[in-house]
Amino acid sequence: MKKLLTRRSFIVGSTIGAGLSLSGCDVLTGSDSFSRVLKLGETITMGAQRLFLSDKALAREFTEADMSPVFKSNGTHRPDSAEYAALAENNFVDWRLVIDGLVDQPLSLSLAELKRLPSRTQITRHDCVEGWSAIGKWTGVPLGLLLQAARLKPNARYLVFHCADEYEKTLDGTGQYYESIDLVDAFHPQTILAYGMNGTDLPIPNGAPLRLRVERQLGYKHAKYLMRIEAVESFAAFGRGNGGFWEDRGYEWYAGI
Ligand SMILES: Nc1nc2c(c(=O)[nH]1)N[C@H]1C(S)=C(S)[C@@H](COP(=O)(O)O)O[C@H]1N2
Ligand SMILES: [Mo]
Repeated sequence: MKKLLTRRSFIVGSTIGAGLSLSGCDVLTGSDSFSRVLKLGETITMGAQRLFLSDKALAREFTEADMSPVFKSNGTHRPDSAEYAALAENNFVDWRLVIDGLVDQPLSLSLAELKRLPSRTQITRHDCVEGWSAIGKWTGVPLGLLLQAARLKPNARYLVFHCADEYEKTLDGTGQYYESIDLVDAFHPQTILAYGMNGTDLPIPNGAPLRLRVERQLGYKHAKYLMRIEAVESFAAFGRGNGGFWEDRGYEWYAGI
């Protein structure tokens, strides 16, 4: 077992260890998804976060004064499925984020539950390959926290983000927007699932009710309209196999800024 340790299992194992050692042994025994995550959230410590913090690896953060007066919407502005329309109509009360795939504890979380978990707010610059940038303020749940609660299986290597929208269906009929990141980015301290933007609820044009912020990568990685996060060993079976909607159309999978 020891000789199979990878950087990923080191990160995951160390974090869970840090949480457990400070809080006793019943951290993961809640009766539903939310109480499990909440209990784990309470155990997040500076020590656990320090483990991941390295100045060099952080994307630059800005001040309120730097925020763009307008943050445009790009790609899909509103998913056009009947399912999404019904969810939006009811203020996303019936929406759930599902986290499943290669996890020991699949989760299903409402927006209200996500909002009660520990959050992070960050003012960052979004860079789109189409040649525009904007600085916005994002508030959301650190993705790493949810992954700790879901408990990744040892063979999990990537996360696939399933979105509600189909963006420009192409001739073969595929247009479902999806994205993927590896576990180093997944556990990065600035990688959050944002439900808030510029001090209000995330607007529909910018991805309501929840979008990914993965600040060291380009705009198209920041999947909007999240429905489901699936832990996988390989993303070859999704879309055309390149790890994302735009990757399937020629863009890089690792879109570092
Ligand atoms: N689900 C979904 N996510 C998406 C897109 C999209 O069309 N659908 N467009 C991407 C691109 S190319 C960019 S630049 C950003 C735009 O985010 P914004 O609408 O908040 O400006 O979202 C990204 N995430
Ligand atoms: Mo973009």
